[in-house]
Amino acid sequence: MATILVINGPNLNMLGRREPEIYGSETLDDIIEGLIELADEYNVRLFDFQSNAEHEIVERIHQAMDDGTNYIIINPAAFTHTSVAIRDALATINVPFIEVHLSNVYKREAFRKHSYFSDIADGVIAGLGTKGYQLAFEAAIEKLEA
Ligand code: DHK
Repeated sequence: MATILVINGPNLNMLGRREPEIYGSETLDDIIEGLIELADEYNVRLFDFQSNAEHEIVERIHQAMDDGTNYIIINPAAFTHTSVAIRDALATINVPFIEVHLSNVYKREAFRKHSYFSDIADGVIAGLGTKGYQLAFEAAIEKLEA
């Protein structure tokens, strides 16, 4: 069975209560529940992980080398714009990934326009809210089936 790991970075545990005009009203649990439904429908295994700590995300990515993960969907959140360490972890394990952002980072502050991930990602989705995770999940399944 194919396995997809969904990783969410800092402050995404606050979704629903965090700047809803930017990030919407759905919670992270709502997002993951939607993905669990998709995983059941397509018969894939879903792992999900959220952390506010850079080193924990690095370590979870390392684990993915040995836990059967075939594909990663990651919203690195603020670490998108700062973390060489998480980028290097993804490059280390050689598991393909899609980068997701709820908001359109290109419409926001200048510092959000740079990502340490986009140039090594299979794809990037930004600005489509929670739908972005579903689209990424479906794209990952298509790629795994190809
Ligand atoms: C989430 C965050 O927490 C921000 O730091 C990023 C991203 C954008 C999002 O849109 O999902 O800049």
